[in-house]
Amino acid sequence: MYNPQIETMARPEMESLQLNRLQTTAKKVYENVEFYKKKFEELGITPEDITSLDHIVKLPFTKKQDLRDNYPFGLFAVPQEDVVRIHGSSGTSGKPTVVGYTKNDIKVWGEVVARSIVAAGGKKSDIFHNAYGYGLFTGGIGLHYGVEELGAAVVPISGGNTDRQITLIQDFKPRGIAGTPSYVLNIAEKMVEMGLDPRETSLEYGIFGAEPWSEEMRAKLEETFNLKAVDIYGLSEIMGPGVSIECHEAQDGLHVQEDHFFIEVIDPETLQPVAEGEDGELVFTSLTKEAFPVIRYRTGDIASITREKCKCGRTTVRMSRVKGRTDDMIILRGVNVFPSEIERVLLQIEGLVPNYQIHLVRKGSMDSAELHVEVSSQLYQEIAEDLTHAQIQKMKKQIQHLMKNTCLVTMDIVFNIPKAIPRSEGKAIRVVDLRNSNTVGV
Ligand code: DLL
Repeated sequence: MYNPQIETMARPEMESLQLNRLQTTAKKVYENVEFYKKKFEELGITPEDITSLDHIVKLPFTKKQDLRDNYPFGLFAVPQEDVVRIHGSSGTSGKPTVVGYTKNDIKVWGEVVARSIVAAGGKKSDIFHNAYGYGLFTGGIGLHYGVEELGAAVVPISGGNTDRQITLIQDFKPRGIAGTPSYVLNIAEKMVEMGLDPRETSLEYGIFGAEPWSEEMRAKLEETFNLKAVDIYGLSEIMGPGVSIECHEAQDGLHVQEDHFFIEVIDPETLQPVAEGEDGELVFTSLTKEAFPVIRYRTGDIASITREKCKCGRTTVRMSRVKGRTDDMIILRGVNVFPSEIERVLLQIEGLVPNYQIHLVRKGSMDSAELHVEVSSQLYQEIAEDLTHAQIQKMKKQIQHLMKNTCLVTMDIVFNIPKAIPRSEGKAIRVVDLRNSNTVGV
């Protein structure tokens, strides 16, 4: 463990630390951020009303729209001269959401990522291949500072330029790798094309996140590279990567760095807390952030939490894998489905590569979905040489059937030739909404 004193702290002690920090944070935003002062006043509360951790429910929520409304620096709680770093989330539309850090925020971030790397099985003596994108996105630089804080050697390769990634993995012999699961799998695909065996690399552990992925994807990554794969979670609004991480010992839920981030799970409709173990929307409050403290940030991410003891010895609360974002959830004829659930099914089907896209299309007045899958080169050859049209239809029916049985949705299956679905260099795009376009059924 990187910080055993904190990571194995007794619950009462942790909760008292959290309360203390929550009170300080409430006071800080009330006094320094106009937006929160107004919100507190509207609710008729002051920071002094927070005398126990349960009182967090008295505080207002913060939403992504609040960041947009206060673009770019309106929610910062320190003078500009104290800000040493600015990041932003790419955002699919409009302006990015902007976040800031003081020197101390950067130090804390480095520490939580260092804890994360050790939880994943990393050591000070490691060489670490960092394939997260560097830039406004928090993935690259976030991991980078954590590796340095730990004292390991970071290779700041960033995302893309896959041939060069492969050369450096072979020459530098890193023990650890980080990147989005979809991109790191693309590296393996390229290696195989080059006649190299990804199982032969020096890699022993991988830190994957920034997008939803499934247990089946973990099995695929572990098998492909012969490494241990752990899930890392985070979001720029709260800090970046390192808000929580699985431990390599259990690989069973992500330990939240609770001394810095307070987690709640709410019902996104009623906004009331849900019971432990039940799925809901994750809500985070930063406990130590200086430049950009956030109160009850609604992440849109769906997961659950448990306070059961973990076999690694850490006492921190664990969150489940994130199933998906509320805004990525597809609703088809009244059935809700997350792309990661579809991924789970696809990974069980031989002859398909784990790269897919869901195209939402409009057929007449009905919304429907096409599941674009990609066949492996081997199956492609078979299709070209042996398989009859009837056999292909039968395969499509099988996929449709599996999908119906496990995800309860019916989708049209579209087979694509190898390489037809775009490869990601960062977060994969799984859902393409074509309902307002003329290019139905590309
Ligand atoms: O994705 C931070 C990050 C970088 C996390 C590298 C992990 C590794 P944003 O670009 O602000 O920050 O996007 C945050 O990505 O609200 C989730 O919807 C999703 N996300 C992040 N980690 C996971 C994960 C970074 N492990 C948004 N599983 C979050 C599922 C994830 N979704």
